[in-house]
Amino acid sequence: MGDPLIITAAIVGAETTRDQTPFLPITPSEIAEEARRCFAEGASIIHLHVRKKDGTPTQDKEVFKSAITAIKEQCPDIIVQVSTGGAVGMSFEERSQPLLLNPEMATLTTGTVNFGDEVFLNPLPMIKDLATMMKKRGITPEVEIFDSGMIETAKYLIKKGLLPEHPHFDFVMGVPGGIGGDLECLKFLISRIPKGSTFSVAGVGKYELPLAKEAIKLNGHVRVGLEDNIYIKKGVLAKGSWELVQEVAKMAKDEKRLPATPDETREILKIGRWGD
Ligand code: KMH
Ligand code: ZN
Repeated sequence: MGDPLIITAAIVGAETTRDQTPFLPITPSEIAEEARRCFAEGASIIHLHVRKKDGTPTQDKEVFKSAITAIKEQCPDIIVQVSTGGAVGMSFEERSQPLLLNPEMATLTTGTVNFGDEVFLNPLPMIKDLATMMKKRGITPEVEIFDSGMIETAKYLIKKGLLPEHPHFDFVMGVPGGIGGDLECLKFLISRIPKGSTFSVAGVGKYELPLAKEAIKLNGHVRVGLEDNIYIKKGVLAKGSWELVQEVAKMAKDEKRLPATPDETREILKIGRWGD
């Protein structure tokens, strides 16, 4: 067997709506049930956004707390990775709120990118403030890369001691405005990260499952879920993020890799070993 495969399930997101798919979880109990199903299919990390009751995105600490508590009741062992990206247009104060709950992991996007018609704004001072908060609280960062220049900023932050020497990267590929969703782009991103770092691939829309396959072959890890893509195949909605996780677990088996358990994931990503 090859190396364990970390599967992250991005089950909510900030952009996907109930109008697009009826399978999107919104309330804490729906989120927890979706997390349970993803865990059963092989996910070891839940990449978490939360919503208000009306479905709009929020970074409210209390809403995160309710969702995390509900998830942990269903899957005590699973790793919860909170989003600090939130939705476009949110301030540092909003975006940093879930860090106050001291989760095991959180995302950190290391640059600004066009995001469809909008702009996902990440000025360097804000990136540094989020990174500093994570380090002080011992929260393991996952560095979100939407375009290649963000890797250069991550290297600068490593030099400044604001990121671990060998961070875990997540390549979010195929966002309109960001890097493309093809194999050539993936190989280029891999070539630019510090040797000894780990990476996962989150292909957006039609790129999700083809890129998952490539990531598995290239000994990387995979993120899937309704945040990034709502279809299991062309024109057919996935019945939940769990169905996408199930598909990735099948691909992994074909490549002689098994889904990593949460504890294997903690070991691979050195979770709990970052911070002051
Ligand atoms: N919703 C996107 C604008 C993250 O979770 O850290 C940003 C995002 C990244 O989803
Ligand atoms: Zn996200």
